[in-house]
Amino acid sequence: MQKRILVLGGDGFCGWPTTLHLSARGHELHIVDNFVRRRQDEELGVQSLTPIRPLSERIEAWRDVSGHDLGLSTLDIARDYAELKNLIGQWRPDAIVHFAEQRSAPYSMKSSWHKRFTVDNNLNATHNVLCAIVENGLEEYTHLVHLGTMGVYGYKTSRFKLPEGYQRVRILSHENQEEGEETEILYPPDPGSIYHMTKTQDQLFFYYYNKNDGLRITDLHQGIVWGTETAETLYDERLINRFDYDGDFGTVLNRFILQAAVGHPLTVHGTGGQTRAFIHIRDTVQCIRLAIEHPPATGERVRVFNQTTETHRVRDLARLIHELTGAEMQFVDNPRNEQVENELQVENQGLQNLGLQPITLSAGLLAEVSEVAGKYQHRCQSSKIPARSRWRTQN
Ligand code: NAD
Ligand code: USQ
Repeated sequence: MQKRILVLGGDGFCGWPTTLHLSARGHELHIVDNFVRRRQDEELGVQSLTPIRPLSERIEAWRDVSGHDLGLSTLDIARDYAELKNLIGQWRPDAIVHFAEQRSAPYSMKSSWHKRFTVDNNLNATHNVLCAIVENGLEEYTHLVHLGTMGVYGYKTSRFKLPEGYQRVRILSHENQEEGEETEILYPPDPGSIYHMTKTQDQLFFYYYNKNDGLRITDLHQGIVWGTETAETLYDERLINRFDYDGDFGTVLNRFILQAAVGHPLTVHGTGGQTRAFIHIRDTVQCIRLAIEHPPATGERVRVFNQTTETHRVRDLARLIHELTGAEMQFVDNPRNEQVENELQVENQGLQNLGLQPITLSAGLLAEVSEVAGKYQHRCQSSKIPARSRWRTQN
């Protein structure tokens, strides 16, 4: 069934290919973005490795190749509440996909300004969306799909798999420790950066609006996204997706692939013993479509899926790229405050039960991303590769 879908943050790395994927499936799409991400590139003096086009040109190109129109509203969802409320009220979306947050942990730790910006932007953005759905009386109509992060759980070794959002616990009586009652709570949050902290706060907003107003919400706890292109962005070069490689916005695997392409040593933080959850951008777009096409029932609690397909240790990824390309591995001082080594096991059956057939890391997929990195390597500014944002003044 065709749905009307509002994509908040539809000009970004995940939002743009998701918009195209949903549009290609026949859904009606409307993008909201304030282009803060493009302004952050200017602030940092860096550009996407790939030559992304202005959004108006991207939309035109999509119309040319697919025949589908995409709507657009330029507004700041953290500040322009009245416009957001009116848009949601007039457009009455079946689903809203919310990508529109400051998503870089290093950017969020650069200075007190960046910490405060990340908190203001992300918390107000999420809360404004929730308020606007309620003020329009669409609590039981509009399904909110939010992009959260695996980082809400904290990256500590556990003997157990991380559950999908909720943990069964036994609350012991203060008077008698022999007595207790079983219940399910949100898995104890343990953010590792100001950015990740905003995502743990988002969870409480969702819990509250679901409990108080009956909002239907899916929170997708996504791992680190790698790759660049999806089936739809490959239709035309004007549709090309963003590729971040700089020390603030570049994520680890794409950074390693770019570093190998330009002959820069692979920047492994610390011992590289950090184990993280990953997903390819092509699976990201599938997961979001599956979540939208299978909404939670009215009255259901916030639905949480771990949107991740595999886990890898950072130094193993570096070694793999080294073996494939010959790039040198460099162990650099870790600018972050994070556990040196951790194991990670993740429950991720939810999206697979809805039909996701995960694509996992393979030489073929790595080669494809390497081709993109190789093709546009002349656009790389090597001086922007080192990660300079430090979690503490003295690490
Ligand atoms: P991105 O920065 O490329 O895209 C975010 C988009 O939202 C940008 O186009 C930006 O201009 C817009 N935006 C931000 N604040 C806004 C506001 N107040 N009003 C309107 N527009 C606003 O980020 P991304 O990589 O596409 O990530 C999207 C979402 O997915 C984020 O919430 C992020 O936390 C989550 N996520 C990303 C990854 C990843 O590896 N990229 C992994 C897990 C989760
Ligand atoms: N790392 C390196 N070398 C590098 C860059 C990173 O060793 O050159 C290490 C980091 O120290 C960290 C790990 O790689 O241990 C992952 O770092 P990252 O920058 O790839 O990912 P992260 O900061 O966790 O954030 C990214 C996205 C964020 C999303 C998150 C998912 O930017 O939006 O929420 O991945 S998760 O990690 O699961 O929380």
